[in-house]
Amino acid sequence: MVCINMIKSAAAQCHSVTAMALSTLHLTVLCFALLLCLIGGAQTEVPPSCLASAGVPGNPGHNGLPGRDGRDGKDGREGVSGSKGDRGDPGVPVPGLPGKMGPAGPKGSKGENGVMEIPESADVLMKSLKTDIQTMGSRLSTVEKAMGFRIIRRVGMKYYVTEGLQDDFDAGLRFCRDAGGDLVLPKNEEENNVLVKMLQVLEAPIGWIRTTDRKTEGIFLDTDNSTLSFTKWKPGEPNDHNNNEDCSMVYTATGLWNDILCDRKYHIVCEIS
Ligand code: FUC
Ligand code: CA
Ligand code: CA
Repeated sequence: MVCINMIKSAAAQCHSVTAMALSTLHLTVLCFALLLCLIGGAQTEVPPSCLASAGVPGNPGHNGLPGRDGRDGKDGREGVSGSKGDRGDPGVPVPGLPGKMGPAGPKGSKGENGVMEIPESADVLMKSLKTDIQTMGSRLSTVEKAMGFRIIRRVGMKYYVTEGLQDDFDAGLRFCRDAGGDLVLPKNEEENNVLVKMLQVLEAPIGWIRTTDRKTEGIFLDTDNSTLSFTKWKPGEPNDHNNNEDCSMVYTATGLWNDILCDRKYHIVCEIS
């Protein structure tokens, strides 16, 4: 403590030295005291004016640890805008939702007729169905009439039927009409053949066919007076044998036709259509 006070005193003295001249004795005493303090190991501060030219400066000490972060400062002014960025990659296209239905377009021109007729309305469809039902009803009626007979053969759209009965020409006409049909009259070879086969089944040598010349001698017509579209007369027939043959029959053996007496009794085959 004594040294410190002495040095402080010396320092004060040194400051004043610059302003005035000191005596040699004064300096000697002062520096002697300083030397004693250094030798004694006491902490001391050398007056700067006294050590200005004394020794080389030591290495600087290590930096101390950084202090704690201070509090946030005030917001600064808005900075200068940066440069424009690079152009981005092209996006991947994604289909959007379908839009609302647009208005109806103009009416198109009429198309060509199709192969099959398509009913345009319920009314047309109903008429078509009615026609179909009527056709089916008619067919059912025909089949039901035919089913009443012993022997039934279908030929085209007709049914040839027979009960195997024998009678004169007019009785044969009545019998068939009463059954809902008519006495048979083949209109083609196929029908003529079917008739012959049915007579064979009946073991009948002859069967009546529906044509007469009662209206005009020599002119054989259907019973409704219509002309014949198919005939199969035996050569030389019709000959009106004995000027008395106005009805007609078919020979089972040959399928050929002959005019004959109307009161003969032959097998009766009917047609239903
Ligand atoms: C032929 C036929 C007649 C009769 C007579 C017996 O003259 O033309 O129709 O069958 O034979
Ligand atoms: Ca005749
Ligand atoms: Ca004859």
